[in-house]
Amino acid sequence: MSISQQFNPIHLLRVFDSKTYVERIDLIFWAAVGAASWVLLWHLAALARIWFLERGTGAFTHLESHKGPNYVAWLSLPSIVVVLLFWLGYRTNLDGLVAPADAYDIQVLSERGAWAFTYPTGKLSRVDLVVPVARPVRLIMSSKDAIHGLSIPELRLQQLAIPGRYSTIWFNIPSQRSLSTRCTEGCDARTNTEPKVVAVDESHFDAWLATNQRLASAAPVK
Ligand SMILES: [Cu+2]
Repeated sequence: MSISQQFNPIHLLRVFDSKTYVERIDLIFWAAVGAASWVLLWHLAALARIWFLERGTGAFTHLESHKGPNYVAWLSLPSIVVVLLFWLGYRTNLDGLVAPADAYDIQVLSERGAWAFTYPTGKLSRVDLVVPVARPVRLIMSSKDAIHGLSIPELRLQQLAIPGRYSTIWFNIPSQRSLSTRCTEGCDARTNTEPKVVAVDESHFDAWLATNQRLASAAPVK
């Protein structure tokens, strides 16, 4: 491998593509925190220098870094960082919004203080959102009363359910898990249910789907 291949910035972006949605969101978050901390530290260092070393000398008004190539570097390098962060965030956000074509669709409706999950077979769950593992699942969301927000913190996902329109999110949970949810629009457990997202393997899922209970409880998974 040549040096130019090793240090190709496009190659770095492809490494980013290979990460999961959660890893990408977290990476962007910490990169933004890191960039902001760096800027803050530089400002504090510059202020300290002016305060302790250059106070009264007039040096600040003649800073060499405010001229010529230095000036261009100070403007362009942070701009590149900001544009890169924006691009990674934009791409990741789009990937989180646009589901794969083969996604499994579940209708999600908020109605009188409860979430109702309707499956393609017609099965209705008012307790938990049971989904198959290792398969893209798309939620098609709406609300019959007020605006609610379904947040699944462990998946770094949040979407609003709005009366009179549809919104979607999608996810793919790789292993059997049970994830908690929150309403992001001010509900708590007294005013709206907080269903669990329960990911079960395909055979469990099919068996659960085949039961005809209207008030289905989730398959027993830790
Ligand atoms: Cu709510």
